[in-house]
Amino acid sequence: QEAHAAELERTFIAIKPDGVQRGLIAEVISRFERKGFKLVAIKIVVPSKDFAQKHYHDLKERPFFNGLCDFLSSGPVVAMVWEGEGVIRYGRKLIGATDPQKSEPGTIRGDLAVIVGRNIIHGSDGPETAKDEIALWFKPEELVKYTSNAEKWIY
Ligand code: FUP
Repeated sequence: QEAHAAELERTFIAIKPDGVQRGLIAEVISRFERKGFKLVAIKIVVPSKDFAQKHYHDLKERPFFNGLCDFLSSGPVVAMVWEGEGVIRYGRKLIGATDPQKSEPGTIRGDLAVIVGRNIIHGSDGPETAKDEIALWFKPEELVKYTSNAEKWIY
């Protein structure tokens, strides 16, 4: 059954070093998984500072840029690609507002984080950044294509 002929939307999601060290990997994955999105790539890596600066290049003029890049490269990060209809926008909804003081309860940051510099998770903010971030973190062959019977009910 060719339910999804067109290529599905993809987003880049990363559990930052605070989320990994606090034991929240499964918690974060489970929220995306239960929603019905599909995990198509995953790895754990300690990014170099140079790599962190590439990832956050849009923020290089901001005063917190250096500290942010030090933090991202301070320990293991779980890098993932999630796929599904509306996954970029809805992924941001699951994650919640950047500042955990402003994230709604029920969101990942709202439920699990307290301060903006340690907000557990990153998610691409639009189609262009999703494309760029997936290309930065993954080789094309690291993205897996698979189907399951659940695709008949989960969109
Ligand atoms: P988001 O897309 O929600 O991760 O937010 P931004 O791209 O605006 O910010 C990226 C990261 O910079 C945040 F996750 C945390 C950090 N940050 C700060 O440390 N201080 C700020 O005032 C804003 C962002």
